[in-house]
Amino acid sequence: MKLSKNLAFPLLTTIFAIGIAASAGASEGTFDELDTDQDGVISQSEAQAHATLSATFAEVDTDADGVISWAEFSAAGLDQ
Ligand SMILES: [Ca+2]
Ligand SMILES: [Ca+2]
Repeated sequence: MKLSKNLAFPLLTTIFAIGIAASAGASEGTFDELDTDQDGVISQSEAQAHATLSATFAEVDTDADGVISWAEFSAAGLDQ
């Protein structure tokens, strides 16, 4: 019983997190959340909070200026 309790909590947490991600999806909310210093772009360190973006940073940064603009974020489909 102790084992199932330990398994149930992370599972519920994951489901809850997915629910939040789904409700926050397709909006600039995600971009704004990642832009923690609110300078209007996502730096490489800010991108670490986003698994897909951190893994594809160089591809998403199409103008290669080292930061992700909202246009680049959106063009990569990360606002979906
Ligand atoms: Ca920023
Ligand atoms: Ca850029």
